[in-house]
Amino acid sequence: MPIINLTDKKLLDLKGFHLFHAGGSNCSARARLALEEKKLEWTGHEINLLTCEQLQEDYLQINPLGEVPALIHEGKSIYGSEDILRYLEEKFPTPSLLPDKEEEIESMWEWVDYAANSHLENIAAYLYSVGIGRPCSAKNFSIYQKINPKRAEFLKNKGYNMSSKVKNEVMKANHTILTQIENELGKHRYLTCDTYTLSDIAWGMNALALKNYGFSLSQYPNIMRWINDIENRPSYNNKSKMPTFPLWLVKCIMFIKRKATRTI
Ligand SMILES: N[C@@H](CCC(=O)N[C@@H](CS)C(=O)NCC(=O)O)C(=O)O
Repeated sequence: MPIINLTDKKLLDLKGFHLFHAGGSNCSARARLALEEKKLEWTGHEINLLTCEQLQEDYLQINPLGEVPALIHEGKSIYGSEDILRYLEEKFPTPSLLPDKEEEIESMWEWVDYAANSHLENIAAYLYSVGIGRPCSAKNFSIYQKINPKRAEFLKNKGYNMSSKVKNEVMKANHTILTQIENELGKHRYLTCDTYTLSDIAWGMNALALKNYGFSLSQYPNIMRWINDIENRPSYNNKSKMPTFPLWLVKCIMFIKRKATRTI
């Protein structure tokens, strides 16, 4: 599990849970939802991804990959949404966000792992394909090359350099996984079983992010019902939810930002 023992006195002095996150980030929303489901008090520290605060020296001691989310607890930083979910479930098993049956638990972690590890290929790629990915300057690109080669490679080969063929493949890949989720939701109320688990947090936030950013889910009635169920839970509240903005506004901001930044 990616955990760092912190050494900076300022960070060591933090008491309770401190989540470094971004409002619109689906990966961050997973951590927020889990904290709320477990009814843990937490303090949020908003990292502005548009101004690239995630690449500042101070933040890199908390998450050396230059990504959100990261959770500070008891002098340690746990980073990456899957590991935050795992950490919270291990340390605070009640209320449980696991299915009852052993084989369902295994399948649940597979879903969580897939959601966290396919973020670039599924969600980020979709955002870039419709012109709302975050532009990356040449300077920030060279930082990613050093600290996070996977993201650098994505930005160079995909990102805003995606051909229409690749854009189509991204749409197809998202439809494939959504179809699989739609089928699972035809068998039980939630993704892995009939109760709400970490896999609903992980993929629910992906599906919601896609919907909020203009991906039509109208052909997926079970997913629409499921997202609605998730949004209606007390854990999806003003502190945890992903804010929504008109798509035209996000497109304008990204367009201007791209013109102003020498992007990769
Ligand atoms: N596997 C990681 C992915 C984290 C990630 O990619 N976070 C995005 C926001 S959702 C980020 O920090 N992006 C930084 C950027 O766009 O430069 C997780 O699940 O937490």
